[in-house]
Amino acid sequence: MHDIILHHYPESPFSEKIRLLLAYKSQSYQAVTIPIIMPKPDLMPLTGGYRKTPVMQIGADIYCDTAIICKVIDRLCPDDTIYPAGSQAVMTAAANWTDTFFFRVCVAVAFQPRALENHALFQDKEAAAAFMADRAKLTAGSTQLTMDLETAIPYFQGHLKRLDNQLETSEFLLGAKPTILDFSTYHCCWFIHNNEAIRDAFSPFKRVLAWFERMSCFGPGDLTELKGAAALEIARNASPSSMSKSATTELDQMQVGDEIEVMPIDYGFQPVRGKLQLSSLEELIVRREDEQVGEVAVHFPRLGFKMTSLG
Ligand SMILES: N[C@@H](CCC(=O)N[C@@H](CS)C(=O)NCC(=O)O)C(=O)O
Repeated sequence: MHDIILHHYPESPFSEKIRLLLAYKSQSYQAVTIPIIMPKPDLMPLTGGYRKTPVMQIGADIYCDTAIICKVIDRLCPDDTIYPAGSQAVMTAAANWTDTFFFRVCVAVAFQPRALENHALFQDKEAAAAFMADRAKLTAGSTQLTMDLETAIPYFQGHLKRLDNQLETSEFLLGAKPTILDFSTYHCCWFIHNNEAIRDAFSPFKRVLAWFERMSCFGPGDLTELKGAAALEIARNASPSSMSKSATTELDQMQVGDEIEVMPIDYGFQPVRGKLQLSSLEELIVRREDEQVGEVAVHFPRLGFKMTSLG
């Protein structure tokens, strides 16, 4: 038992990546359902501004972005690792491309007009307008989450065709067991497959459908609902990890204790400010003090984030 708390909402594909991984690892967890749009009053005290979904909490340690969340879960539950030795570089590159570029393709497919006709989220005009306004804020100043449907469709079909061919020789994308690449690919597919109106996009790709079914069978996992206020209380009563180092000072001239901010480089440009606790080529940790929860350590993967000195 590792006292994992997942801050998520049911419709979120990146949350589904983590829900499925926790199920695959037979790791039970608590889950706080957060709002699908801002404001997120029980999340901001933990992250200090990072607003994307999901976020994982273990006591007063807060993990932003599924790349680092998956790493931590795999470290805590090392049986059946999803990072098998020997292919780390290829796996990381392919999973990152899938979570960024291919996800962007899937967003265009998932939000095409045909997909929205009976979509629960878009039945109430006011709720739909609030959602669109929120996502406009999320992507303000970015081109990394939008793509024309006409551009996206051939990319989507091309990648599914390649996946289908690849699955001819193995049960999972890189062999007999699932790796991080399967989980990244799964949540992108889930986003579209989850909507009956556009599920036929998978019909020509029988091996992808069989793989999708194999992956789904790991779920649904063992979760217990937790109130946001209770998660804040858990953070307040815990001490964050004190692991600290600045292993990249020669690259970024920043030392442990420096005032910094960390922000995604793709979209959701809301910075998290605090003191540098750890910097390495794989991870950044911001130590911050919050009125409601006291001291927290906010962890980010290095890839996909930038750190700026506030000194
Ligand atoms: N790189 C991030 C992407 C997360 C992401 O874009 N999540 C979507 C939901 S699936 C999001 O944050 N949407 C806006 C929101 O939930 O407020 C990760 O891997 O966690």
